Amino acid sequence: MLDFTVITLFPPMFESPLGHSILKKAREKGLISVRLVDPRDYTTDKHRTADDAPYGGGQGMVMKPEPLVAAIEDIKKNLKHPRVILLSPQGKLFEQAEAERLSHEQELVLVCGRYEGVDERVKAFVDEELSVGDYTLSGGELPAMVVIDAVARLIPGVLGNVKSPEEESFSDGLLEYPQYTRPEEFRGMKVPDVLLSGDHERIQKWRREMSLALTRERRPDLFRKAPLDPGEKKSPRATPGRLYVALLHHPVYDKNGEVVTTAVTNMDIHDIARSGKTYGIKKFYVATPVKALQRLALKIIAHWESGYGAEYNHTRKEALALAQVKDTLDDAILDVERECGAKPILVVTSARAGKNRTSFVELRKMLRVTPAPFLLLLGTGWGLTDEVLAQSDYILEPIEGGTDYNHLSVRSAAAIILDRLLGTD
Ligand code: 4GX
Repeated sequence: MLDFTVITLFPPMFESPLGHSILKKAREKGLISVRLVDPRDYTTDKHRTADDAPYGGGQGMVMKPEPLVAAIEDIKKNLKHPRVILLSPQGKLFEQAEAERLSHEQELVLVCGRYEGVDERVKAFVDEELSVGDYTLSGGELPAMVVIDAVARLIPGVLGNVKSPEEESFSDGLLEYPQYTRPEEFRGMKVPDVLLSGDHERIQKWRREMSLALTRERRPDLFRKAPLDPGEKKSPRATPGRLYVALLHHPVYDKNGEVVTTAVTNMDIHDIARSGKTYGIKKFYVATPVKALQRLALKIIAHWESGYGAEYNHTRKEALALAQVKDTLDDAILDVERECGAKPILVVTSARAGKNRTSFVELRKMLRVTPAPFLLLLGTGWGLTDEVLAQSDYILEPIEGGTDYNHLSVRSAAAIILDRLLGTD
C-alpha cells in the first residue's frame, strides 16, 4: 500500500486521472490511496490568500510559505514515514529509476506549486525536489500525476499479470519494440512475418533487435547507459540488401549541357561492382539504351563471371555477379519492383548544391528504418538530367571535399556515398 497526499490549489484536477483505468483499479484494490489537500484550508485570513507578490519585484505571484508549511506539518502528524516532494523545474529529473525508488516508500506527500513558484523557505520542509522534464508547465499538478502514475504501476498487483515491470520499456534501459495487432495488412502495410510465425524464440530475438536498433537510433543517450551484452553494443550492418544502385548512361548531360548518352566504361563497372559488394548492395544495374554498349557491358561482366577471368580472380566474379544490364532507368525500377514487391524509393546524386537536398545522415537513417527498397542513381558524363532529378524522391547533398574543385569520377563518388550510407559507424 502506497499512500499519496497531494497538496494542491486545484484538487478537482486530479479527479479524472485518478478515476479511470489503472489508477482507479489500484485505489479500489487498496494498493494505493490518494488524499487531496487544499493549502487554502490552512490560510487564516478571510480572503484565504495563498499567494503574494515577489520581494524584489517582477512578474507574477509566489505561493506564501505559511499555508503550505502548515499543510505539510499537519499532514505529517498523521503519517509514520512521510517523504515530502516538491514538483518543480529546478528538481532532479524524474526518471524510471526515481519511480522505482519511490515505489518502495510508504507515504509520499506531493507539493504542487502554482504561479512563479513557492517561497524559497518552503524547501526547508521538503525532502526532495523533482522535475518531470525541461519544459514549463502551469503548475505542479500534472507533474504530480505523472509521479503517481509512474510509481503506482510499479506496485505489485497494480498491473495485474498483463505485463510485469521487467518487461516494461525502460526497465531494461531500452525503448519498446514495435507492436502490431489485427488486421494482418492495413493500407498496404503488412505485419512482419516473424510475428505470425508462432516461433517464440525468433519473435523474442526480433523484438530485442528492434529495441536495440530503435534505441541506438533515437536515444543514443539511453543506448550508452543500457546494460547490454558485448555483442549488442556493436553497430549492426546497416540493413543490408535493400539498396540497389543504377549507373545511368542516359539521359545525362555533356559538358555543354546537352542531353547525351555516354559510353560504357570497363573501370566504372568493375569498381562500382566491387564497392557495391563490399557494402552489401542488392544489385548493380548498368543502364544504357545503346545495344552495342549493352553487349560490351555484358561482355565485361561475363568475362569475369564465367570466362577466363572467373578462374583468374574469383573475388572479382562475386562482385560482378551483382551487375545487370538494363535498357533504361524504368527497366531497373521494374526489376526492383519484381524482386521486392514494392516500388523503390529513388535517390539521385548530384554534384550541384540546390534546394531540398537530403543529407547522407538522413538517408543513412532512412535505410535503417524504412522497409521499402531504395534505388540509388549514379549519373555518368556531367551528371543526371533535371528530368531524372525531378522524377526522384530524394536528391543527395553533394560530396564536399572542402575545396572548390569538385570533379570526382562516378566510381569514386559511388564508393564515398556507399561508405557514408552503409559503412559501419
Ligand atoms: N516539472 N512547473 C511548478 C511552479 C513552481 C516553480 C518552482 C515550485 C517551484 C514543472 C516541471 C514545471 C512550472 C510546475 C512551475 N513550483 N514541475 N511550477 N517541468 O514546469 O515539475
